[in-house]
Amino acid sequence: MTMEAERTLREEEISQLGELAAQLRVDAIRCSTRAGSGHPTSSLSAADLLAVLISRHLRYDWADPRSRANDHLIFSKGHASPLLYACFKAVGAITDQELVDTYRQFGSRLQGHPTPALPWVDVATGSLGQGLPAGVGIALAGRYLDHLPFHVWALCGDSEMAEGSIWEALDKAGHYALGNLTAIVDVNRFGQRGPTELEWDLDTYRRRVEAFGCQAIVIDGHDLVAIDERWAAPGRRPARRWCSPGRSRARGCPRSRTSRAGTASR
Ligand SMILES: Cc1ncc(C[n+]2csc(CCOP(=O)(O)OP(=O)(O)O)c2C)c(N)n1
Repeated sequence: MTMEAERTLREEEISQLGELAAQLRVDAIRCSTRAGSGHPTSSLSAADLLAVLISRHLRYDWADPRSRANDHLIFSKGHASPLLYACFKAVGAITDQELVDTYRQFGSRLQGHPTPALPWVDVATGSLGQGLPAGVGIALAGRYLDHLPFHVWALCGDSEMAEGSIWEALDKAGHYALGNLTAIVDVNRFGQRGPTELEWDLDTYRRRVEAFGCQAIVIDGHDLVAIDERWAAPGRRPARRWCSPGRSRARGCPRSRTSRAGTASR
């Protein structure tokens, strides 16, 4: 079997990925509904992207979070913690009971925004614009100091792209040719108070990302096959720096932003 054929998803695998994405959505809603607060819709829009990422691309030994070979997964849009924790449940790192019963409770390690109290979290995020810059630092260390083969994956929100620190980070990623870093921009068209500046103008996102010296890959954020193929692409040719805006809606929740749950720790 050729490398190309191994990478092509079979019908059964596509179906499993779809089921996983649905489960991630369900779990994100379950835990935030139980807590009575959180950002479920911010989680829904990126569920397909994360289903493909944790199943097919993230190289991570969940039993050994301190392994230096592990990839790094950073939720720069840390308010989407229900999705991150749903992923932790999906890979068996936490139980369903911990997810649903302790999310956003005092003393719990599953806080409204991820913190390194969790062994699978590198940096605390939640203040928008912080996670991707931290990811650039980790990628720089991996490439130039420690010479380790890990990849850094950072999930950003589209409204988060209004933070100048995101563009400083992309500038450094481009300058230092960080092919070991992927910034995933979840372009769901909404920020906290309404539509984002660029809404679904993906071409402008693409041109801006390229202007900062990075490679832009525009994907339908709900097309499981396309996500998988486009993320696999750098492995088939010499990796360059790249950034991946994925257009997405908050699936499973038609009035996504107006149906957001509470706002306790924004
Ligand atoms: C620096 C900073 N400013 C404001 C907030 C409050 N806040 C929390 S979520 C949010 C909207 C984020 O929108 P986006 O990045 O598009 O992510 P989405 O929830 O749409 O996926 C804002 C402004 C914050 N967390 N950090």
